[in-house]
Amino acid sequence: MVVTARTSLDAQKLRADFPIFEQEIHGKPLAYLDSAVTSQKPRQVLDAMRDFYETSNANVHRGVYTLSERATEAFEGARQKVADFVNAPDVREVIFTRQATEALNLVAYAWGLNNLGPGDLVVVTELEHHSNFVPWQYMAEKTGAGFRMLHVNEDGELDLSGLDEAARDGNVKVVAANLVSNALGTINPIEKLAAWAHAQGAIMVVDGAQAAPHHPVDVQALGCDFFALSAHKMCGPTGVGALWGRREILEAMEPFNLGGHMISKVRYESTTWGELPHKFEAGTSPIAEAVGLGAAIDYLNEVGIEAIEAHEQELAAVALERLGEIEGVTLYGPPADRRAGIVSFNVEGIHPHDVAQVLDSEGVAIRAGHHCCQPLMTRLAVAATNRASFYLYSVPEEIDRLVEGVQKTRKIFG
Ligand code: C6P
Repeated sequence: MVVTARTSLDAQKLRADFPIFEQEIHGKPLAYLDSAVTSQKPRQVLDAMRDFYETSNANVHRGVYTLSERATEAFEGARQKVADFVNAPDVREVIFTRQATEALNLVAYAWGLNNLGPGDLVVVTELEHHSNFVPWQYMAEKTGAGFRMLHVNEDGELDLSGLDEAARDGNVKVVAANLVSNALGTINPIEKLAAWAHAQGAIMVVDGAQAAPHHPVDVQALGCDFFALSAHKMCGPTGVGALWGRREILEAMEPFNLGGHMISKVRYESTTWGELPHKFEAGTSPIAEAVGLGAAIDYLNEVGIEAIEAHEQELAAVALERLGEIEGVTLYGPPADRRAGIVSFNVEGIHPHDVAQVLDSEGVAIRAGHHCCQPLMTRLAVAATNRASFYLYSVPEEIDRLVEGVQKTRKIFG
């Protein structure tokens, strides 16, 4: 678990750790307001990965020579950092994956195929990213289980009154929800959902892709059974993510991918599986990437995750206020004090791609699209939104530039 409890940070100073900000875009300083899609990487992470390749590169768990032992130590050290970061009771419960998407597919396939059937129900939410929606929808179809969606209210917050109604239609076996919504920034009441899920005899699967970078995570306090994250959204590299799962459930599960490293004994007649976490880590792992994730966790701990969250919430509050003052702007999602550093909006009569393109010409990067949340876009009755998302290196001047860019867009498309 995160031990630091810093309440403020100096974003301007932290920016110096990120080489990407040394460049200009269209002759203007880069205002990167798309950290929810992927975060930028500090020198500390880039250096850790370069150092690994230059001094310790070898495969892990496969050699008795010094270099392989060094690589294994670095890789397993990173696993311990992830375990501490999410307050996992046991480091063997942390499985390295390619990203959050693979972590969620692992659960849907390896748990879902053997535990779902006709009469059972899978409950997801209207706020889900496709990565925690489509695998469950598919698995329900494949196994004959029912599929239900918990709706959001006008503020983009989950309407928990729909839970008991869902339970009337079958045996709820899985509840799958994100802790922080990537499209609206809503922070979901996972503790309540997990308690309800367990009362039904269901497992609670949490998509933590947008939570882990910005919000203190304690899987034991959340009361969930699985928690997925992606390194690239939390100052780490692409290509690695992690799944935390409750040990007894992981042990009872069949493997997800089959091949090297995940076995105990292979005979012509049959094969037995390795111990946790190796049972779920077939093939060569993303080793340097895991080391980079470990360095990213060190970096976030050093800055302080509470300070990061407070900083982003302040920026989101300012952005909501300033954008809300512009005529024709519609804001989506909950009030500033109940959301993470994500602001979704539309400008009347102007397609989000046009808004994003004008902003790009000003050096401001935001995302425009459905954010891989098409069921939510249907609920909002829009095809897409603009989305600005903040991180520890975001500064208030970038909000000024965002607001000026939106005003300029309105003039151009007048
Ligand atoms: N959201 C966004 O712009 P991967 O691709 O596996 O690292 O992350 C998938 C994912 C899962 N859950 C949530 C809540 C997410 O936000 C994402 C990624 C990006 O919002 C890309 S669509």
